[in-house]
Amino acid sequence: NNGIKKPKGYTVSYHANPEMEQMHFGQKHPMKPWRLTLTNKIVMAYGMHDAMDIYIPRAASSQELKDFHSGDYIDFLQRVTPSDNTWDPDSQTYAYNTGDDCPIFDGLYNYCSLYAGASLDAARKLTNHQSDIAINWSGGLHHAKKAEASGFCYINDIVLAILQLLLHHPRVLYIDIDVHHGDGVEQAFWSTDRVMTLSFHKYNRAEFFPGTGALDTTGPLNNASPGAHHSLNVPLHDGIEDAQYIKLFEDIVRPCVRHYKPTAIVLQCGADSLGGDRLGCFNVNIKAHGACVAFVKKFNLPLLVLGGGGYTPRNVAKAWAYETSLCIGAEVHPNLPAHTPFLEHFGNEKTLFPKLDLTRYENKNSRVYLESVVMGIMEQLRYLQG
Ligand code: V1S
Ligand code: CA
Ligand code: ZN
Repeated sequence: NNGIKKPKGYTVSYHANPEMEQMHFGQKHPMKPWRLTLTNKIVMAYGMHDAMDIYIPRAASSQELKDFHSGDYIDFLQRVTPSDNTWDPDSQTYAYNTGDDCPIFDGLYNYCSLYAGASLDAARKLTNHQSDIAINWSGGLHHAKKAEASGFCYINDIVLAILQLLLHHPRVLYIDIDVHHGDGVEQAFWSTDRVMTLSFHKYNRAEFFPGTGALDTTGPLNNASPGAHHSLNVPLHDGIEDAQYIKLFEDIVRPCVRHYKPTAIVLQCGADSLGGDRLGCFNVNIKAHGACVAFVKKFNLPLLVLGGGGYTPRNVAKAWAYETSLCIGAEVHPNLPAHTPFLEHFGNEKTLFPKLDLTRYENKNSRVYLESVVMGIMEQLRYLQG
């Protein structure tokens, strides 16, 4: 095992609790916590753990979860079991929006408090200056609301982590490259100018989950609200490709940092924006997804790196392992180490950069369309002072 040296001049921490990886949403459910095992195995096989501070995070307390979520919702998550009947005949729904997307499985509360604890620990490493970059691939669950589960997300660990950062930082920039709109984070910080949320996502109001995140959704319409112009959305069509995605990301993130001047950045790295994802519809390769992480790192601001979606586990694991290497600034060999556990799971593609299936979605993003999106964002940034 040839380890990798610690990066010079900065510290990266890696927050992973193996207890989470055993959880099951159900046979047909696309969310597979096992993708985290695969990620950690690749990270360790390369010896990247020698270059980072590794922490097995503790579970968040119910009190910590209630810093964002309502008490009754947390109490519900804490006591509910798979055999409980949570159907409400009056509203014709399951309690707190649990159900097919957000099933109640064995160990649910433990799972929630572990991924939230990991994001909180990671954020605290940043605020007490023990880390410059903190990574939690089990977090990034951006759809959860104050009193409601949504889109495979129960606890919004991102909101909790940002609340932690806000105790020490005047302005936090949240960037979300999951193929879905980061609606829960946007909603939580809708009325404040201390967080700018920026989500890149597939947008098709009627057809694609969660249906929000249009270009003109930019915060409260009342210009007197501090939150006005601080929610930014980059709605995309099917099939966006590497060069387009990287250019778009850089052309938007660069001016956001220049105008907003964040003192910390949170980057949600949902890997369902990769080509060939079971739920996603973009044609982005692992190197291009990673280029977004590398670009954000270059601002040299305290950086919290989180996971999110990602439903083709072999690709998710490679992307997040590669992005870990970018965080520590290590060049890793493109071939997976021969001793990587579960190597057989990767079939013929024993490389970090497999040929993804880019045949399913034709690219519907024209140059003119993407230019109009960048212009729309620039228009919002002009409202910020300074
Ligand atoms: N797209 C999609 C999709 N697929 C499923 C699903 C499929 C099989 C199952 F057994 C259970 C669920 N649900 C959805 C989406 C939710 C996507 C969530 C993405 C989460 C994230 O990556 O952004 C962050 C972790 N749900 C829907 O489209 C809603 C329905 C409208 C259709 C599916 N049924 C199950 C619920 C209602
Ligand atoms: Ca997104
Ligand atoms: Zn997603």
